[in-house]
Amino acid sequence: MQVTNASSRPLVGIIMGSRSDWETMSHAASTLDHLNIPYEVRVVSAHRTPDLMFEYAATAEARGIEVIIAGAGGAAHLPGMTAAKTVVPVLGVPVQTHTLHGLDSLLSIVQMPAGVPVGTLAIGRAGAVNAALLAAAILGTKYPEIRERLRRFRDEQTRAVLENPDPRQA
Ligand code: RP5
Repeated sequence: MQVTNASSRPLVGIIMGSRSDWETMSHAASTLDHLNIPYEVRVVSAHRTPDLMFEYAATAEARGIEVIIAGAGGAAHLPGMTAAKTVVPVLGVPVQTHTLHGLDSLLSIVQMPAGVPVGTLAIGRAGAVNAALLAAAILGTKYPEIRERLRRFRDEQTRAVLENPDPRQA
């Protein structure tokens, strides 16, 4: 099976609890753009739009979504509740909060009881970027061209470090 460009049918669903999460979750989107992986983006709140969350999770697989990246902050129920309604892998991104700096989000997302897993990433931008890279690795088991793009990304990253060893130089 071939995935040709970002305008194809979405393979990844990026969802988040609030528009305020976009600043963080945009890093997942830009990483998927870089890897030319088609995705969709939606605000789906576990608290404010619970019926929409259920519908999104329950229909994701039938719509062709193969990985869900869910970002949320505070009492971050979205990744776990989404995972409860689908067997599509869910990657959770804890959004950094002002009050507890994202530790609240991290613990809410990571501490799933046995039986319904959420692959939990780091707090904030690093987690959003890595969620996209992990989604690419998951998709890469089925789509060889995605695996090759991911390999190229990693090679470029390595080369960039090795070619710029002096941190004082731009
Ligand atoms: C969570 O509440 C969202 O994921 C967001 O991180 C947090 C705050 O939401 P807003 O009050 O900014 O909409 O549900």
